[in-house]
Amino acid sequence: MLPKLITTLLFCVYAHTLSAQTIAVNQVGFYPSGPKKAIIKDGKPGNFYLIRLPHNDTVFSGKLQGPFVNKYSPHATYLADFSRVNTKGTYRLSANGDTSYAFSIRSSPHNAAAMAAMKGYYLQRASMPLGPTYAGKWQRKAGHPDNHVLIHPSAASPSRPAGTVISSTGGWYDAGDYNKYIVNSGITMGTLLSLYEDFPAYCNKINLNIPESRNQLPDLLDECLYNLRWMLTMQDPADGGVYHKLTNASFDGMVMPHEATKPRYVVQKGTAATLDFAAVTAQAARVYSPFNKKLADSCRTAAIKAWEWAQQHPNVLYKQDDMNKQYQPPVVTGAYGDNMMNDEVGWAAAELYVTTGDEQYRPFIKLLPAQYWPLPSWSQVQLLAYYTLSRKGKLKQEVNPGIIAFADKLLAGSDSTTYQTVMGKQAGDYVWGSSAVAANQGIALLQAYRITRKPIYLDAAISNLDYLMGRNATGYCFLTGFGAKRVMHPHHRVSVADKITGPVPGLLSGGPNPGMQDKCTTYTSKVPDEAFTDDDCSYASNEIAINWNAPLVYLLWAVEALAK
Ligand code: 9MR
Ligand code: 9MR
Repeated sequence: MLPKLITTLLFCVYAHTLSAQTIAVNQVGFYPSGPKKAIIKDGKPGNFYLIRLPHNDTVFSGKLQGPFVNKYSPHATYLADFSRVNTKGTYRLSANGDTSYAFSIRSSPHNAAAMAAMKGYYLQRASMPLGPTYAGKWQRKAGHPDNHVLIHPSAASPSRPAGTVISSTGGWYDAGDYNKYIVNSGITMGTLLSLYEDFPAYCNKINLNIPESRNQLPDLLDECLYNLRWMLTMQDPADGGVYHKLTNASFDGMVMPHEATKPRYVVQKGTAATLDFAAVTAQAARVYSPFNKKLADSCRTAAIKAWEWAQQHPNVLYKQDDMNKQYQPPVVTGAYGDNMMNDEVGWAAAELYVTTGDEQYRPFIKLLPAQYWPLPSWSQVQLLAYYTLSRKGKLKQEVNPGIIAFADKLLAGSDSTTYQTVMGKQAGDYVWGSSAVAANQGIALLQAYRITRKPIYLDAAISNLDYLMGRNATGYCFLTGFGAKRVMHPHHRVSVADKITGPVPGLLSGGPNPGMQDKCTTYTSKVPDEAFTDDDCSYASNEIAINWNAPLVYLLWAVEALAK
């Protein structure tokens, strides 16, 4: 009786001081048998207590470990490790006089987040109304029919002179803006189709409650098909080249999609867009083939035509400023300009090689020494090629050791970072879209886990998932609609304009970015891992984007699938 009374009294004191300002923890949940950590910011040595709700029993206590320091932040941290606790329930953690938000230990803790993050793509669909059955309170009218798109002078060709009208409907809006960019669709689709290839049994069972949910195709592939069909319209049928983007001349105001009615253009064909398109359509040809032979054949043909165009035009770079000196109207939306085509060549070649088995693509697949492997991003797709080769058992002797070496490099030193995550070993992780750095590191670790089955890689991937769900220097859960400390004001036109309380759910905020290119005045810190503001002015730290959601979807679905 007495201990209970004491812990209850103690908790009243904790509850009184509940501010959750210093304790960072995954606010979405923990697996009963998985790692469980919380971080105390600016802490001091002492004990921590795990308090079980609703009766406030102290069920576990331990000694804080630390301090942990890093080079780029003045804030030292302490670690509370309660991995040994595996009893399901809802808890708070208390240490150094502060108490955390409530969190739970349960089966499938990330299931709802996993579903929402993929459903986020449905909520980004252009050219169709989103009905209440699927979108709930985020139902909205159709925007951007894109059935009257102009060939920009930069994209003029003999069969399609400037001003020619083409139809290029559908697809996902890129981000907080309403434009559609092939390069960024490239890595996004590659990541989602790879998720399908890595976990087909899990993916086949998922119901996303989208309009196509009742058809034969798995919902993940239905959602991807919505963007794939748009991508296919971006190829010039005359020569196989692919337009870099479909865009307004300048960004829309913060209005709803149906209110954004400026003229739309497709601009200059380019090598990066064409190769990314070739990679995606080649991969789609294999993924969709068991379900829809005709679609698969069209994708395969499109991929080969795109590859051939890129062979003839190996270095047509998208340089927006140069383009604007030559053509009217000037186009000032996202550039996604990339000066290095090697990785796009390698990715397209690998997908074509695996899909067709044709040896002509093999010489274009270059295997970099492992120390030069770069983390995937919209402008760097080399590893997507290696993941595909490894998954399909091609060049396995070369690629698998590289994947393991890359993962080991990510692991090295991650146990001494301030948030005990792989993310954040260096300030350089905090770029525009840093959340995708964390998620893409997670995928790399899961690839090593696929090959070796060593739990250390899975646990490290979960450390970055914990980062995204709240165990980070801002304390935010970066997925809209989730977490106790949640992102409420992303730079996302629909969320700003829809007059609905709460942003569109299932979208991943870009995350800390000390570049602060948006010059918003509400940042409260310049420290790399804290340079974030939950303000809709902040497109540099708090926009959302399809290429950031995709690796999060991968991470969430993979970790859920592996826990089953
Ligand atoms: O809304 C735009 C966002 O999607 C882009 O990521 C960002 C950077 O290109 O630009 C945003 O648009 C801003 C523009 O660059 C400058 N004027 C204000 C616009 C809206 O905040
Ligand atoms: O994610 C892109 C980031 O790497 C660039 O530094 C930044 C500025 O060019 O652009 C980001 O992409 C934006 C795109 O240009 C327009 N749509 C919104 C994207 C996310 O902010």
